[in-house]
Amino acid sequence: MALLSFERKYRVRGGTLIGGDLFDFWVGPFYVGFFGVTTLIFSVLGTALIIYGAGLGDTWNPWRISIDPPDVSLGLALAPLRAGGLWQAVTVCALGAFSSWGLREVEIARKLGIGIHVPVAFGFAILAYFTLEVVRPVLMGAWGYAFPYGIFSHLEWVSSTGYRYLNFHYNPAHMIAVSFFFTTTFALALHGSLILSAANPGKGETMKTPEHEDTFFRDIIGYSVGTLGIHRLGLFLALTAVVFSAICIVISGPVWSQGWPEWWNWWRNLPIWA
Ligand code: 07D
Ligand code: 07D
Ligand code: U10
Repeated sequence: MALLSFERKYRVRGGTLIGGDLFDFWVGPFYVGFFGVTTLIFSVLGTALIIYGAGLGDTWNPWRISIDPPDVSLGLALAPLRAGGLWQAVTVCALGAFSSWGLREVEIARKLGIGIHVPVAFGFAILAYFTLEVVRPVLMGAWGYAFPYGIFSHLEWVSSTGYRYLNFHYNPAHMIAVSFFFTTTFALALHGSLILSAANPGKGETMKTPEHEDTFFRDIIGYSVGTLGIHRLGLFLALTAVVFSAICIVISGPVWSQGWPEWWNWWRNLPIWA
């Protein structure tokens, strides 16, 4: 079915989680819904607060603008607007916007009668953000441990947090996360190239079938994960990368406060070496 006539057919009422028919309509290509309205409110407000914060700061250089969390000495208290309160308000807006976006995805999936895999996957990204900005700072007792909102300043945070533990590469969960990220790009490169090789033949040649794709991998490595399986694997690899990222940062401080290289002393201390 042509895309435009398909859209007409599926653009019917229902499937909303909240608000009934109230916001159940489209504006141009966009589905609105209750959560489209809340997304818009949170993101417009959050962006306005960042622009206001930039006005309070000393630069309009987009790379250097930074909305910083409160000082560590303020603990988990509500901070004055100019001393981290702005960062707290932006964080509330960000969490509101990200979860609204996810719930809007759920409503669209329900309308289409498809699974909610996309919003579940996005939920893992939100989980990583929530871990960085809320879970870890709360466990460590101060908002000051969260990352600031700025292009360069958030890189400074990653670097200084990394060096705070001497060599972050020795964090075992970071190793697993990095390996899963590498595997995800490897899998996507294999999948993208395999599909193009079979489904996008040269002029005058015929398109090949999934059997050709299966056979390529059976010939080269003796096993094919299958046409549905590769998508399950891709989703698994990507989500696992994010889960181990969240783990690697939430254990840095709350669970292990020394340098990560020292963590490996358990290996040297094994009784078998004695
Ligand atoms: C391509 C989809 C489009 C999204 C884009 C990002 C904004 C920010 C806001 C001026 C893949 C839009 C950007 C809305 C503008 C202000 C205040 C997604 C695509 C194009 N980072 N990070 C970037 C965010 C963290 C790290 C770039 C966000 C953690 C490193 C961009 C978050 C850690 C590097 C950006 C976040 C970390 C970057 C490109 C939230 C660990 C880079 C992102 C909400 C995860 C790279 C100058 C991209 C860079 C980069 C955004 C969190 C590390 C500005 C929104 C704290 C090491 N990050 N980041 O393509 O060039 O993502 O930085 O958690 O090297 Mg970051
Ligand atoms: C948090 C993004 C969430 C995004 C959301 C959506 C918008 C809308 C709108 C475009 C998690 C936002 C949407 C704003 C935009 C429009 C219209 C994703 C998030 C909700 N590291 N490291 C990681 C590597 C080193 C350190 C993760 C590699 C050094 C610290 C990943 C290397 C030191 C932290 C990773 C390397 C160090 C990390 C990031 C190499 C520094 C973290 C991915 C090759 C000296 C962070 C949860 C991620 C983490 C993290 C990879 C090096 C420190 C595994 C490959 C040795 C402190 N590093 N790292 O988590 O785990 O994405 O965060 O050297 O905190 Mg590392
Ligand atoms: C995949 C795939 C596949 C495909 C695919 C894809 C994965 C099987 C079939 C998809 C992949 C691609 C297209 C490839 C490229 C994608 C990437 C590289 C990923 C990164 C993407 C981007 C960088 C693009 C980001 C763009 C975004 C997020 C769009 C931005 C949108 C908006 C700003 C509008 C959002 C809409 C909302 C919030 C709701 C609707 C609202 C409106 C339209 C505005 C009007 C509002 C109202 C009427 C409501 C009233 C509002 C109120 C009351 C609030 C007002 C408040 C105030 C304070 C003013 O696997 O193969 O192929 O294609």
